[in-house]
Amino acid sequence: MSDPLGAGSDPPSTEGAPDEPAGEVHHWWRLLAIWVVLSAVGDPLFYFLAGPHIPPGRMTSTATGAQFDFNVLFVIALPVLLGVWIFMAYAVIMWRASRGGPEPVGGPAARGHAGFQAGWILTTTVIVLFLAGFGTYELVQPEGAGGGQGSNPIWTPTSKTVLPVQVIGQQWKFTYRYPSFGGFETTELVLPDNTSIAFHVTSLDVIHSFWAYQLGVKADANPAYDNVAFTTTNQLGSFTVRCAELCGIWHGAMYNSGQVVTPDQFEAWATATEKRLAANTKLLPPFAWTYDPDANGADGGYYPDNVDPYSPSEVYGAKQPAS
Ligand SMILES: [Cu+2]
Repeated sequence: MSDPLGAGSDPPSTEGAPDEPAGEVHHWWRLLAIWVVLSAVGDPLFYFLAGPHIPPGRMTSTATGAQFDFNVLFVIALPVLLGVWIFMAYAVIMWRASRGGPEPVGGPAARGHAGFQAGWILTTTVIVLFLAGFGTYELVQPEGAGGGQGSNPIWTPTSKTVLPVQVIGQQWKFTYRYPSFGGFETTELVLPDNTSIAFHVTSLDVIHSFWAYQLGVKADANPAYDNVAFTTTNQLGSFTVRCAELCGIWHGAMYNSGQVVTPDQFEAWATATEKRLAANTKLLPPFAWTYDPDANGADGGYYPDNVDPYSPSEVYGAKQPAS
């Protein structure tokens, strides 16, 4: 009560302070032990408990690959994070200055300490080089660069049956054409399970990006360009599709959802849809890998003759082929 600062009532003992070399070693080994134990507990806890739930999930081979890559990076990053946090917490607790106590004395300088410097450079170099190697390997293997993307993929699926699905980006929606089923076009994206899919992504107007989040598939949609992205479905369920490239005023509304169903359900859906849309399919331009929006409406384009596709007066379907 008479001592509002709380100082002076219990003078800190001075006998523990000047035990220099033994004390340093003691702290170092204790820090190391805490770090090893927490890392050895934290890494498996994360990898086996949280790992399987990390986005984008395991719906496809590419999603599983993305999840694995993230988990490996996290397992490497966690001990680094723990090292920083443990050292900070340890320093705050062990080396804080108590009110009224002696001025804290700094330890030996890290500068010029050969062992510390060599250890620091070696550890960071090994981590960075490993990450560069791992990242490069994962990009190229096992499914080609980024899952076999590009107009001329360096990798193609080993599966004999690959279902081609064309994704057509346009302001402001995605439509899908199924060339193996008469080339019908629909806004529904339905895929069979346990099947290799070749997405052929293109655009009718400006640049878009086909991003099927839970499938782990993201491919740019450029006009006059057939961008291929492979994946293999592994799980039933629904997934969301978003446009991931700013493409105009309703870009934010350019999303829908898709379904992975059993191969039997897919077959039934595709054949029924092919039949149901047969009349519409006849009015569409014949299936092609890209479409020219400026082409003649009767033989390939979606836009009517002699009308600027961006003109406010355009009328869809003004010219239709005679049936
Ligand atoms: Cu878009």
